[in-house]
Amino acid sequence: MWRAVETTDPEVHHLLQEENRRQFDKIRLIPSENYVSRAVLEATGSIFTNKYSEGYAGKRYYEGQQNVDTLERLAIARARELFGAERANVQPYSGSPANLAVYFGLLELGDTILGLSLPHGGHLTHGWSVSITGSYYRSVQYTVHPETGLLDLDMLRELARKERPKLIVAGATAYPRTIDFEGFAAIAAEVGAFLLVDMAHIAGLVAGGAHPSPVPHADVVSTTTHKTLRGPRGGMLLMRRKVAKRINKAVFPGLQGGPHNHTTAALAVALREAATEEFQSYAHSIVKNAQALAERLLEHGFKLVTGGTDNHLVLVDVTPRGTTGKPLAKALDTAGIVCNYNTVPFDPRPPMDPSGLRLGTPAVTTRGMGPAEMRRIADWIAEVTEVRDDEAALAKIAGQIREFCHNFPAPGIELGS
Ligand code: DSN
Repeated sequence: MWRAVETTDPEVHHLLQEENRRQFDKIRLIPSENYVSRAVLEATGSIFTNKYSEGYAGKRYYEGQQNVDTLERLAIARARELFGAERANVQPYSGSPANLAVYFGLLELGDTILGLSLPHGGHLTHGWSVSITGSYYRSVQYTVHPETGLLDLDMLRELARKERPKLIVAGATAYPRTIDFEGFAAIAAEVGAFLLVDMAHIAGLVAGGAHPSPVPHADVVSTTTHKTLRGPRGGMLLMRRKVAKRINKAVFPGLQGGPHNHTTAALAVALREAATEEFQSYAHSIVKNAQALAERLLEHGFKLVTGGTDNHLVLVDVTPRGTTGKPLAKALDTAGIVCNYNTVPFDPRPPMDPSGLRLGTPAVTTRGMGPAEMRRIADWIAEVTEVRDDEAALAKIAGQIREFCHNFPAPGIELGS
């Protein structure tokens, strides 16, 4: 693979090979990562990267759009069809620019926004203080319930009535339960706010029918395209007709220049894949796997935020096992299990070494692993927790995991290359 890169740039070629090996040999549990298909990879690495296309189909500032216009219209049509959206914009470079375009299109600077606090599972762009969304807007943050770890719509309604936000953001990066989008919409309607749902983490579950869709309830839905949706790295907006013009204008020319047409090509391919029965079964398997992983972790004495999961991720409080997030995540990586350390709600520990680990099943499910493999993985996590300071023991587990991974092909990765 990558013969031209090998000739032109041996250093980058070496890194490609190493990354190929890493992604094949390890159990990848970061819930926002996946393995895209060979078709998505090919479209991402295609000649559409050579073309500039500022504007929208039929209204560009450069000539030569015969194929790009057709491509972008195709991706939009597939996105609208798959998610039942009135309008779609496939140009955002990723999730953060997509969210920013919504703010820029619908709000004035200083307007009040209401989003889930980052340490409670929200995202930087939901109004966290260090983000532009937390400094250029008046950001009020809601939290999960202190006792249950669940989103609490009564608490949210009270806060919304008091703060009168112009926009409410629903959606999360570390929330293991189903989100009641209809309930969010009722609160937004009551206080006269726009509702933005950021479904980046669960877009593939929504596409595959494994999580209720926010599209009927929200004014606008933002998403990345590379998590459970299993497309290229990019962003997308699904909009109601009444807000689409303002938001399209905010994406271009408000925030971005030319769209990444190679990404649009790969997104079109991914959307076609996501419309299949096979993808529906994939989406449901992600959830079954997360639940199997959660159950076995509970048996090993780990504490789970909300006690389990309804979606693709499990948020584990590892402190009852006598450790903290960062050293355990590092030991797991050494042993061949890749995850990220994460705050848990109301975490007394700092973000650089919080109490939790965030684990997810999208990538391992793509490799064809099932509930039995999830239980085996949970057993390894427990074992690593015990031997986390013992390099030889971690190396031994890494060998077992390498062998285990060889039974599960990874799309886009050729063994031995
Ligand atoms: N970085 C993403 C995640 O891991 O959840 C969110 O943008």
